[in-house]
Parts: sequence; C-alpha cells; structure tokens
Amino acid sequence: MSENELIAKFNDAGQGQVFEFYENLSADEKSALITQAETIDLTEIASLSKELLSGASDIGVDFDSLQAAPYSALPENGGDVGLWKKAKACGEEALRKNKVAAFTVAGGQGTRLGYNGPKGTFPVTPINSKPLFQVFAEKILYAIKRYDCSLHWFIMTSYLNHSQTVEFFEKNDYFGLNEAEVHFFSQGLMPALTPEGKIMLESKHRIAMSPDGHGGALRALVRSGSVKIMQDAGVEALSYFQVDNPLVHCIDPEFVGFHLLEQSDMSSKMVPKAYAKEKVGNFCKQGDTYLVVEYSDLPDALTEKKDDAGELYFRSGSIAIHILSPNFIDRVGSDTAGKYKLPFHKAYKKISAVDALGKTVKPDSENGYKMEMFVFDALPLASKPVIIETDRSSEFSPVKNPEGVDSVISCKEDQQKQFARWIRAAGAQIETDADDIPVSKIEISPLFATTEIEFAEKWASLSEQPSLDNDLYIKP
Ligand code: UD2
Repeated sequence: MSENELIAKFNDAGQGQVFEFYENLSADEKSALITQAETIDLTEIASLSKELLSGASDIGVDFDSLQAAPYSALPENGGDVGLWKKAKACGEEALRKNKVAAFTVAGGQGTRLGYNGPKGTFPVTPINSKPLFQVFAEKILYAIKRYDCSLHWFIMTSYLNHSQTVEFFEKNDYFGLNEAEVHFFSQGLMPALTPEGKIMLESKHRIAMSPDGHGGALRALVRSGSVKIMQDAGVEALSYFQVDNPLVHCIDPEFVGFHLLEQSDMSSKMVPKAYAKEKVGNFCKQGDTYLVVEYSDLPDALTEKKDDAGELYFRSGSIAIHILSPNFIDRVGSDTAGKYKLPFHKAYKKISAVDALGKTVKPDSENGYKMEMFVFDALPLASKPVIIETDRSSEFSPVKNPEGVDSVISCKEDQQKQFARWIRAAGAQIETDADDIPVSKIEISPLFATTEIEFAEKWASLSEQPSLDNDLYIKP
C-alpha cells in the first residue's frame, strides 16, 4: 500500500489525527510514522473504539451464575495417587520423545520493581545472585540431561528489552544451552486510545504504543514462526511461565502428563489462595466453560464468599503457569476477528501525548487507554482444559516489588526455606530459625536437582556429603 493509500485508510477510519502534523515532518520522521501506522489493524481499533464509546464491560461474566472451577488436588491433599503417577510416567515419556518445549513471557516492563533492565537479568538467588534467566536455563538444562532430550526454549521480549535480552544470553554463552534451541521474539504493540476511541500521538511523528499484554504471546508465537518450529519438531506441550517466578518447575513431567493424557488444549496450575484478596486470578466456571477472573474484576462479595466448610469458595488462585498445545496456539494466535480472538482489557492511564500544537505533554490525570490481552483468556476457548493443584511453597514466589510481599527478599527467603525442606527430606540436619529459614545461607543449583525427590536421590548418591553449617552452594 502506498503512503497516500495508508493515510486515506486512516482518514476513512476516523483516525486522520495520526497524520495531523505529517506535512511538516522530516523524511525520516515521515517514514517512522508510516512504519508504525502500517502495523495497526484498523478494523480491530474500530471495534475497540466502539467498545470504549458504548462503555461495554471487558469481561462479560455473569457473576450470579459463576462457580468455582474443579481441579485435580495434590495426592497429599486427597488427590488420586494413581492418576498423578500415571501423569508423571506419561510426561517423562513425552520428554524423552522431545515432545515438550518451554516458554517464558518476559516482555513486561517491571515498573513496580523499579529495575532498569530486562527483568530476567535481575539477580535472585541467595548466594550466587544468579539472574532469573540463569535459573530457568539451568532448570531446562537439567531436564535435557535427565531425560536425554532436546528442549526448545522460547522467550518473548518486547521492543523495550529485546536487544538487551539477546545480548545478555550471548554474553553468558546461553548458560550452557544449545543456542540453536533458544528462540527470542518480540511481542506486538497496541496504540493507546482516547476515551473517544482515537489513536493517540506521543509526538508529532510517533504513535503512543505499548506492549499488547502477555496474551499477545499467542499472536507473536504464530507471527514469529515459533509455532511452526514446535510443530516441525513434534512438540505437543508448551510449558508457559512468567519471568518473575524463579521457583517455577519450568519442566514438570506430572503437569505435562495431565495435559497430554486429557489431550487438552490448555492446562493450568492453581494454588489455594493465601487470603481472599490475594492478587492472583481466580479459576472459575460458567456453565461448562472454564475461565480466569482477575482479582480486580471479582466483586468483593464473591471474593469473600465461603463454602459450607467455611473455606473460601473461590479459592483457586492462578499463578500464571500453563501448558499450551501448539495447534491450539496456532488456532487462537491466527484468529484476528473470529471466535478464537482474545479480548482486550482496557487500562485507563496517564499517557504522554501531543497537544494541539504538537508539543508532548505529560498529563496530571488519566487521559487514555492502554490495550492488553491476557493469556488466561484463552482458557474459555480451550477444549478439555485441565487444572491441577501445586504446592505454593515449592513453586510460587514471584519477584514483583522492591520490598515486602513478592519482593526479592521474600523470594530469597522462600528459596532458602525450600532448600532446607529438601535437605531435611533427604535425611540430613539443618538449623533453621523460627520462620524455617536456614541459619546459614544455602543455595542448591538447579543443575544438581530441581525437586525434593531429585535432591534426595542425588544427595544419597554423594560419596561424601558436605557439611551444612557454613554458607554452602550445592552443585554437581
Ligand atoms: C499476573 C496475573 C495474576 C497472577 C500473577 C502471578 C495478569 C493480568 N495477572 O499478575 O493473575 O497470576 O501474575 O504472579 O496477568 N508480560 C509480558 N508482556 C506484557 C505484559 C506482561 O510479557 O505486555 C509478562 C511479564 O513480563 C511477566 C508477566 O507477563 O512475566 C506478568 O505480568 P505482570 O507482572 O503485569 O502481572 P501481575 O503481577 O499483575
């Protein structure tokens, strides 16, 4: 399409303000604006504008008929021991046959943490200060060795951190992984819209755009050719996790097994919420459809609702750990207008934008909407969704804030508590304080073991077990 045709299309769509200052731009500025404008799907914007103008609700949930979604409880909490065993065997077999791949969403800006750099480069381990990406890389490497398999790892970045992320891996020799099996791609962007549905300009030659949310991963996995790589390699289960949680079992045979045994499109892990208003999504059911209702969208009365046993009724918290089937990603990520298209959530924000004279102004109050898709909105579209329970203390301790809840301090403590539990379960003694944190620091490399059972096996096989009274780093 020529420049003039593109501008005419924007005019016809009622978005001509994007080119308001065009005539007076330099050649480079014109071309930058055109390049950005070309990425915008005006049909999608038209429908979003309509939603904004009509005030339609984002989520379309009937709260009166909303139920809690069922899940497979852990064996220690009454779950079916035989089923968990079967799932583990199935997942291990799938790993040996190269049917599993890993996927990290790392496109977010980490604004809350106040860290200047890709979040995956943030140091998190108690002794060696290994960055998040290294922790995941070592867990993946461990699985590659344990199952003698090939494991592709896909990492979604955004334009804000893509090159820094790739450089970080190059500088660190991909932490021992095969470079050819680590794939980076940048997620898509969406323009900010005024309450009237008009695309906003951040400067005369730049549209105000921001990452399209982790739900944008599905489109980006298709667009980047990642789904094709998976399909060609025979991958049947993509293990999805967020960049902020170093405790995650990046490669979990039991979870993979549950997903494959059920031939599910999308599977998820839940933890019982720590308290009613914990900031995690809620696994729910509407009719036969499973869905996640974000904490901020669930009315207080339902958030606090108790069942007959006095437990929280909506207690299944989503910790953003999923498995997706490549064919399902293909279906959802390729659909731009049909029944598999993910909805956009609209966040009203302060967005720097040009005034009538083309000068960029930082507003004092909210003036526009950022548009994001959420990956969990794929759940209602999935056939045979599966939800399984996981143990919070062994799988979830995200780094989101500089201090307090979900901070690097709480995360380091949680890692150490986990290491102490593993050591005790393996039959060794370790001194801990009243909060179960080891008195002297300890760190276990994911290259040594990634679960309590693996740790016990390795520990028992050591010819000489190290003394646990000094700061100790246990590695192969
Ligand atoms: C998310 C979930 C919440 C719960 C919690 C667990 C949402 C809306 N809420 O909350 O229900 O599961 O995590 O920790 O997801 N990201 C991108 N691109 C984007 C936006 C985010 O890659 O455009 C990544 C980001 O790098 C991070 C993850 O998605 O790895 C989560 O993003 P967040 O920190 O904004 O999510 P949060 O903590 O609000």
